[in-house]
Amino acid sequence: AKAPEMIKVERVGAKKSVALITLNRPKALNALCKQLMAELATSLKELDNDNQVGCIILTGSQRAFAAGADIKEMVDKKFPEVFGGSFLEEWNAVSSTRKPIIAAVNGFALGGGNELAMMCDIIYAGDKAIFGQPEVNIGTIPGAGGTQRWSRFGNKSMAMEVCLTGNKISAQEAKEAGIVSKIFPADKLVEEAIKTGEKISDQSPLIVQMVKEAVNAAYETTLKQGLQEERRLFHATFATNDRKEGMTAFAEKRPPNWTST
Ligand code: CO8
Repeated sequence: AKAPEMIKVERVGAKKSVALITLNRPKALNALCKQLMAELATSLKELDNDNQVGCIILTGSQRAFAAGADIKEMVDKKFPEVFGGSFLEEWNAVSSTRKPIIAAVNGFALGGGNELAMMCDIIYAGDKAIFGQPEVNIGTIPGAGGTQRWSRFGNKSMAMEVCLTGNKISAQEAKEAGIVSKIFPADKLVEEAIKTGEKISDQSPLIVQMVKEAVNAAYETTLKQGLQEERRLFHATFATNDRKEGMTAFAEKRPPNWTST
């Protein structure tokens, strides 16, 4: 396969168990054009199937995580093409990744850039990060989850405000709105994300996948269905060796040795 041009993929952490994907289209502030999203989709699929990798981190530059979908690429598109075509197809790869993804956001996370961050499982922000859904300013609306994920993950009042006005908000405001879990100094952000990624990678990959699926159920189904799914997955842990090993190791006061079986 052709090497990616608009993203950089590295293995990081003491055990090289974390994949770090850096969006790397600096001249366009990481605007998410078709090629970039296709490269991201391909690499996420590869990493999802790589047993050495337990967690994925997605980051941009200090100036921009991503300034949105590529406006110049969209300007001449017409309805039949975007409705009938495969426009946005590559984006599905992000939310269908089974392994946890941490978005480490420095600089602008706007429009599709913020939507991309919200498709990830954890959002850490640098202290100068800026979030927003400015689509209304260019005569369109968010199309990759901005109105939906923001409202469910954060709160409706702030979702309405950012989507209706196009106003940008700070890392602190995004944290208060429930979109971001932690804020770090911009130059420490990626290393902090790697530390969390290593901690996740040290868990049983099998169980980690069940955790992700269970938490996502809270945002994708009713409470009744979510509780049912959680209970079934909890029961399913008893079909794994890692559940037995984890509890045995606790009782024997030793660290567990996961086999992902
Ligand atoms: N698309 C294409 N090019 C972009 C984008 C973008 N979203 N954002 C920035 N650029 C380019 C600029 O055109 C400029 O290029 P050039 O040097 O060739 O003129 C370069 O990046 C640097 O940008 P600026 O000179 O504007 O830098 P500033 O520091 O002055 O401003 C901003 C930075 C505030 C981020 C400003 O660039 C901006 O407002 N960008 C657009 C933000 C925006 O509206 N994003 C939403 C896009 S729509 C969207 O995401 C819909 C998503 C729908 C689902 C996904 C569909 C695929």
